[in-house]
Amino acid sequence: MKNIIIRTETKDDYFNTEHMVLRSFWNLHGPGCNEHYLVSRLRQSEDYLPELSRVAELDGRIVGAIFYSRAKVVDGETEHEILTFGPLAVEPTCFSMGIGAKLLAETMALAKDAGYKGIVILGEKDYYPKHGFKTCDNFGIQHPEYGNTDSFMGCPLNEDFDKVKGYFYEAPVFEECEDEEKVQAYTEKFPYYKPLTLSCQWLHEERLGRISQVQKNSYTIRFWEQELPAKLKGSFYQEEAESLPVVGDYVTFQHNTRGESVILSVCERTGLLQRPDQAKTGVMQYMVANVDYTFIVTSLNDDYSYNRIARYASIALQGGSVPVVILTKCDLCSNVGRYVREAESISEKVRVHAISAIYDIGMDELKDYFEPGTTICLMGSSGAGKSTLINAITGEEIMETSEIRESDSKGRHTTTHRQMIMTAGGVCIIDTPGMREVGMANVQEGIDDTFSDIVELERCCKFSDCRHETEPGCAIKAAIASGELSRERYELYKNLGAENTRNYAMKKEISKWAKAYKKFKGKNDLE
Ligand SMILES: Nc1nc2c(ncn2[C@@H]2O[C@H](COP(=O)(O)OP(=O)(O)OP(=O)(O)O)[C@@H](O)[C@H]2O)c(=O)[nH]1
Ligand SMILES: [Mg+2]
Repeated sequence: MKNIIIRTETKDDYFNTEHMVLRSFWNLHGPGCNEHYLVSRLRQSEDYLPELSRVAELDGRIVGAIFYSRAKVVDGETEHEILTFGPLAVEPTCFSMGIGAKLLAETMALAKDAGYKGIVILGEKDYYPKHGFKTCDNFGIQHPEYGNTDSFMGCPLNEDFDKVKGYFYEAPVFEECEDEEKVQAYTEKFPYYKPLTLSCQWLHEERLGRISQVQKNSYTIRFWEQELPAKLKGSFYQEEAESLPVVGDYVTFQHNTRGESVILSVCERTGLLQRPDQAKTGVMQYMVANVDYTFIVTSLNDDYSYNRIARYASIALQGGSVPVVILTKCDLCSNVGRYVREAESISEKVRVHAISAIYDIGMDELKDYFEPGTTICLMGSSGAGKSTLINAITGEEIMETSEIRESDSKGRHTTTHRQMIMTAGGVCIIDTPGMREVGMANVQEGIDDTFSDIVELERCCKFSDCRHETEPGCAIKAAIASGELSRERYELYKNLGAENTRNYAMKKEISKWAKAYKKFKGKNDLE
């Protein structure tokens, strides 16, 4: 066992202890947490018992803490003074080292020696029974608000606890700390961590992390500063491909400090970037989840394509993200303004920036996207300069880059898998391998969103089923004639829509076969 020191807290520890407490409870039971604020208030409360409270230190760092305070059990006119503790916190990257157990053992012995009757807590139902706690219905103690749940537990310290019966009340400071505004203001003094509202929140023994890499069947979970190897829980193999974790997904998992952790569930996504696979089989490729900005990276050489940018924009919008076109290598182009204007004309939903990562041109414009807690995904052809851009932003050679071929300006597929990087400023950047083609399937809404002005014009046609051919009162034809809408852009909208319908029909057909096969296989396996 590592050399863990249990000791009393000093003033110099306050910030570090609270920071550790914040990390320990962050996003566990809802967005963010208030336990760090509670600790700061508790220390000033007359009910706080510093003589029983302790911190744990490992290699000079605070890695655990337990805070005791007076509580009471009220039975009519009779008030029994007892103890409670909370929070009991352990630094999340030091779980499974026995720190919590050590803190509990030492402080419970102190409390017993000091003559306290017993301890009542609200805590993890699977953890405290290992340390002598039983549910409070065993003692005739009730919680005035929550009744007798499995997480409401007590532990006698001497025989006087037998006489303690009635309703349990913790010190008033606990309720004062529910004030969200005060908690938020106090939280600003700590490093930024993103508060998350997730479908699979209210965690017990399981942990919350984010998928940072997927390679075949092996996954990597980003858990605080650590990258943990992980595999899927068996039942995932019965699920649709769309439900499997992808880079950017928040997942709950069982932490294994010695080998692969096990991914238990994928939390609800805010969006998913997807496209049909390149072999045109109609099978979808689910790429990245929970992206705020999709950087559509295109270099200002032969790579530039109006058509392709519209495709990426449709995928980005369909996937719940904001499309941002990054025209790279502007140092090699003498006509940057023309390309910027043309890219801007694709859709009012896209933002466009021309940059040179190598010569630090236009990089300032990108700063607004790099807010803490933001997720940015870079997509584009091989050699467009995605990885170079990431290196320039982070100021480190994190990603491998390589020269494009001189003969055709094409890249060499240097980045081979999707990978999430966390910057020191709390921004998640996802690098992806270059794509040869960007097909359209299952993205009609994204296409309509990209070309929302055309969709709007179509609504203005005299006939609701107007095919924009020979019908009178056609708003599309009028807009093309007046120059308001370019024919090229309208054709692009129509073509992308037709391609999407074709591919989507194929996808539906395939998923029908897949389901039928699963059913058939299931039956055969049973027989
Ligand atoms: N002149 C110039 N070259 C650049 C710029 N950005 C990237 N490059 C060069 O373009 C080449 C390809 O860059 P990468 O960053 O590897 O491209 P990528 O998009 O990550 O490519 P894949 O990983 O293959 O998808 C490298 O030789 C870079 O040095 C730029 O702003 N100006
Ligand atoms: Mg790359």
